[in-house]
Amino acid sequence: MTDFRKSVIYQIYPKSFYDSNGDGWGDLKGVTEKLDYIQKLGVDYIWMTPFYVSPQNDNGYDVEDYYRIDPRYGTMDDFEELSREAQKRGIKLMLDMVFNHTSSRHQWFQKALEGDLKYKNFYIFKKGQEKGVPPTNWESKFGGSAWEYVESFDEYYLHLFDVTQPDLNWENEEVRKEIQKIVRFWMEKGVKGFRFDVVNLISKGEYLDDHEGDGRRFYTDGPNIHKYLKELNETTFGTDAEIITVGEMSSTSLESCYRYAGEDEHELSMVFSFHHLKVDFMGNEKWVMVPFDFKKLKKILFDWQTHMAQHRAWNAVFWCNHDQPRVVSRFGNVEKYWKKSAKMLAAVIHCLRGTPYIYQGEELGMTNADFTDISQYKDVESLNHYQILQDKGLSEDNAKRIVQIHSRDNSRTPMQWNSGGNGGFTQGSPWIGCNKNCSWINAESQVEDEDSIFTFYKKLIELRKQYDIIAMGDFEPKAQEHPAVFAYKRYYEGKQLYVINNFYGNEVCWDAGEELEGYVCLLGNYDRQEIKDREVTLKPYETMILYKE
Ligand code: TEU
Repeated sequence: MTDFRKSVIYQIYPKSFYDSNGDGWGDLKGVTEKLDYIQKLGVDYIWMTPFYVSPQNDNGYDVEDYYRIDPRYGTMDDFEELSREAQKRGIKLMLDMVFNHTSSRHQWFQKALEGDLKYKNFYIFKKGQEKGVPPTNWESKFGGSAWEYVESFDEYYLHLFDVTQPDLNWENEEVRKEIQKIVRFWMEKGVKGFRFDVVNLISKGEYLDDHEGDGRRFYTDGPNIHKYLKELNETTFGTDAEIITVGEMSSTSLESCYRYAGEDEHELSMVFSFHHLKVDFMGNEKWVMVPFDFKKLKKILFDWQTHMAQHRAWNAVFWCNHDQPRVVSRFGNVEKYWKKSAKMLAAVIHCLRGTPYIYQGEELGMTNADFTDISQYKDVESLNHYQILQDKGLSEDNAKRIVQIHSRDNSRTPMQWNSGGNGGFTQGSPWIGCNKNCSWINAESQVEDEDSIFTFYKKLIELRKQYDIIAMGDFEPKAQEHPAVFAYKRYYEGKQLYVINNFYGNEVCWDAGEELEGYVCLLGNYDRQEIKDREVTLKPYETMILYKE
């Protein structure tokens, strides 16, 4: 059995990773070419975001054919080669399965639109409340109504995401059977991991107007969700103990996650939750400009750590993915403490109880996009909200500033391999602009440098392999009320790990309330061997991982 607790997973967004043929798009051969780099980092799995045939309205999360590879990414032979080459290096592949919705170009939806009742029942079509009024007032996650009118039926279909991403009807057993077939197809190709996209949204509850919100409470963690996950587990990946799974849980609750990722629940290995990444929102509203709330961040992470452990459930731990701004721009300090803050943030995540995920370029301290013009943005969500913000009365300039902070494109700019043109990502013209700071933030300059962010991540991964306490230890929050310190302890078989971090750019004093003598420093971002007192003065963005047998 694969022990996912001891594993580290590296996320690749193939479109922006490495372009092997000069067409401006990253591709599967590009990933194969860079496997040595990934192996050097020391990760166990690569999670690849979707590369199936897709019109790319949502960069592949709109799947037209789950069984075929989009020619822009390569061929099935390329995939098999990647799989073989990864295996040679001890790396397993995790694929992204998007089953809440398909693309509207999927043949199921096309047949549905032609009036084929079998396929119409694959999706969620409903009558409007009255002429011109959709079935409910639910909002799409990408802005606007979640319902689209189809004149020939005088009905609407549900799309929680883009209008080209109709939601599947999981109540229909035939849909579930088709989905099982797809998972088994990829299992037969030797895939050993699956990430299930927004999987806690698949079971819709009642179709009612939401007078308090955007509708999410009716379809999030819905009535049959556990039944569907258990069924999927039993009929597909649950038959292979080597396979690990992670569910992306949108706006979920702790209680639901105890079950999704509970040790004895037979649903999933672990979950992504996002509450800790909403601390720079206003409530649920992402498209605002507010500083991040450090105490809230700490409280959310601590709550999830303690409660998931109490219920023997497992977290995926992460700062970054292809939907999130870059963490060093978000919670660190690129201007003055780029390297220090990137390392500190890495240590905070990697020593928590959970399986860490690294998003391509995070290990180099890549920053948010440096786009100055709205035409540089490609993401459907960003472009929709740029318009919505202006419709609400914001000036073009303010709308743009908000997009610059929150856009998903912040993480989708090309991977910075070297300081050359387009950061060495492509010989051609990239599908999205490369950050100019590739001149000083790039892989080539970091891989062999002992003091680089890359090497720091590598050491964190090594520590997990060397010290079981990191994967297995109990968790205890520390410094809960401190305005700048993020600290916690781990315990395992009489050993202790103390992780102490300063989240800000000024020195801070902290009284640990217990002796810190006797610990050795396993890793840090300043030169510090040991601590003599119970009181410690932390340098700007300092991190230290202390250990005592
Ligand atoms: O993301 C789900 C999701 O909830 C986010 O896209 C979220 O809506 C956004 O960040 C809110 O601001 C998954 C994928 O990761 C994402 O790339 C897809 O666009 C989405 O599902 C639809 O498949």
